[in-house]
Amino acid sequence: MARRQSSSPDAVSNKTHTARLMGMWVPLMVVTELVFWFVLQPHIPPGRQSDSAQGQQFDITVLSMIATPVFELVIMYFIYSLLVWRHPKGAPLVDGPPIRSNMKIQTAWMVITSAMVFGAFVFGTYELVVPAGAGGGEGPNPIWKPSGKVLPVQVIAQQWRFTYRYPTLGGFETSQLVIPNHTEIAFHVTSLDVVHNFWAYQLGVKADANPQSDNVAYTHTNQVGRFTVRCAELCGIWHGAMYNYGHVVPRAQFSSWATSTKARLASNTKNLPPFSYAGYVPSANGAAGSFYSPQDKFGPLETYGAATPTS
Ligand SMILES: [Cu+2]
Repeated sequence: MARRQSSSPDAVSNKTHTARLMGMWVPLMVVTELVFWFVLQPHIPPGRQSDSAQGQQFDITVLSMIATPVFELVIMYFIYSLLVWRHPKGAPLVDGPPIRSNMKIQTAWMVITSAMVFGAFVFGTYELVVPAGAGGGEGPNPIWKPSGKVLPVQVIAQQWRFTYRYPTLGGFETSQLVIPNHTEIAFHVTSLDVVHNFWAYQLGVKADANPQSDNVAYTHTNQVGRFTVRCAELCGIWHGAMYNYGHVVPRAQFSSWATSTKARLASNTKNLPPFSYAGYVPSANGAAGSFYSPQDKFGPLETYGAATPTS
């Protein structure tokens, strides 16, 4: 009993406890931050195929670098408490000193937590505005637009596939998504039927596809290669099968692809409805809506279409 008494917490001052904890935490924090920045960062999804993907990778890295040391300190404090402030078996129960009205602790708590929340707010806002929407759909009138030239690509979702239309290249429509490298792309995402979602994973682009609505998402391509496109909004029985692949290719290769595809699809293109950013209205096409009756699909919204539904 006497031995336990001598090793009671009172024997060690709070300063010593703090110094011990800091002595363990600070080196661990430094190692953690270095590992996150130099080792883990390049592997954090969604990768670096576009500026929005790279921005997301950077954001996840920074937020992890803020959160992980806090997590480590909490766990370290738990373990330290269990080992050092363990109640000795049989010793009388003594309450710890009250920390009420402790100005130092209260001030430190308010200042540190406020700084963390405000810092996250400033960082998050900056990261949303500067890369122009950070890869999310911004609706038909984006607040944050990239400067300079953009290549518009209309993404047309339907149960259960994606097709892509290139309005500045003659308006052809294809199931292949090919985009040039080192180019600002404006995806104009829409749907023919229910709500879908265009999720170009490695590009860090994710935008809802709503019927008769133009949801714009920007990204700047940085690396050639394949990327995955998935629907990310439950849209019916074959939702899980609604995916395909896009390709970022060198600019010259894109030009030749666009030229040959435009020529190959010319006979189809002339039957398509006129291109519109307001959404895609298949009932207005040359097939007079035989595939999509506006009555079935849109009900009162049929005023958008010019054609009469068949039967
Ligand atoms: Cu879906």
